Amino acid sequence: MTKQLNVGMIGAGFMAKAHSVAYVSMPMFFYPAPAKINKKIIVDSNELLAKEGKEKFDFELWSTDWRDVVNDSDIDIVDICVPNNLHYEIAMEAIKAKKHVFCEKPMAISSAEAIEMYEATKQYNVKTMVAYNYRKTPAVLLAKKFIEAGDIGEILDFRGTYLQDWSADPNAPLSWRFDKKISGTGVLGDIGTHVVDIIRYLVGEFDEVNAHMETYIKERPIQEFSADKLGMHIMDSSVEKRPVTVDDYCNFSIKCKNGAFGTIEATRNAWGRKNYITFEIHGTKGSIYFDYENRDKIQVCFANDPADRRGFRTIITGPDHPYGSNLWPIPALGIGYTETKIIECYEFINGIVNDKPTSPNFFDGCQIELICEAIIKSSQTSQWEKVQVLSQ
Ligand code: SOE
Repeated sequence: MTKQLNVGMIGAGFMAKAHSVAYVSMPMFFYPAPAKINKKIIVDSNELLAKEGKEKFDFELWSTDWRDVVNDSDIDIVDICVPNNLHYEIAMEAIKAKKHVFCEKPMAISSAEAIEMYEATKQYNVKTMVAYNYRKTPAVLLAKKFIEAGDIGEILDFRGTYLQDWSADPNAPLSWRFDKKISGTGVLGDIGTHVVDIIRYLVGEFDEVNAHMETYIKERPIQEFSADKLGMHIMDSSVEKRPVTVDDYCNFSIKCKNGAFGTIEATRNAWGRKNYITFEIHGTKGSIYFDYENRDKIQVCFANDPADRRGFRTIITGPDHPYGSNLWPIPALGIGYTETKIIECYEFINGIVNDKPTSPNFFDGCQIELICEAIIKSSQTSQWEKVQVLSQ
């Protein structure tokens, strides 16, 4: 009989929806699944959201107190989908109660918190996953395969972007994402870290960074409810405005330990860009280009193609590519956000059941926090700053 794991979901918003869909769908895509997931209990400090989350995402129970869940002996997995400042406390208590932890990104609001979280996972021997899901896109996994096979040679340089426009409107409300006490950083932690994760995964560990950060929109209208109102516009000019205490633009140059260098740029204020995660990587034998808004595809150029046909070619991912045979039977039916979440969920559950390494785990999440710390420091000193690299 298929093993069953009970999940306690902390938070009942956008990410709880994404994770719940993945728990239900994963066994259909990865058959036979390493385990089925029983959506046992959902928690939100707001009773209305907790009750609604139970119905909407089909959980057995609801609660307003996460402590009940992390200490419940029935629970195998604690899934953290709440704002960033709450990750540390919940994860630490869950790890000490020997629960496996699936945590939304960024993992914490400081590297000090993240290091403690990572150390605790070693002490209590639990599996973790940090939800940097975009690296699970089959086209990104294919890029990894090409790089590992040496198909583009030694990596020389790269550029990455994550551009959105949901906060470009100065009347988009002041959600928790603009409050340093809750979010830690702004665009850097919220979306810049996704590209940091992809570049670390594909190119290698960061050595030094040189960064610039800006806050273009210095105040925003307050909102009644702490939940995300991404992309909303507050028309009423009488609504009080309060300061934005985080960055809304950042760019940074990176030197990697293997000698490759490049840049990353992130903003949520780039009109017209919706979820524009891109990277272009140049090596001694070729190049790779990816754009998440066209995420079924990857473009590659191989230097040893005959000169008269050398250039970028487009590969549409499908059953012949990583996880392709688990997804859809022919290419171009459409890979989406959900598929990346399903793959992420599979790797996490497989890691738990078959004692396999998971990635990105709390080590990776912690290393990303250390990179963010160096980025913030560099934006203040206007100098290159070394990234502290942890040993595993
Ligand atoms: C908002 O910028 C956001 O929801 C991020 O927090 C997610 O990580 C990203 O995947 C989509 O946009």
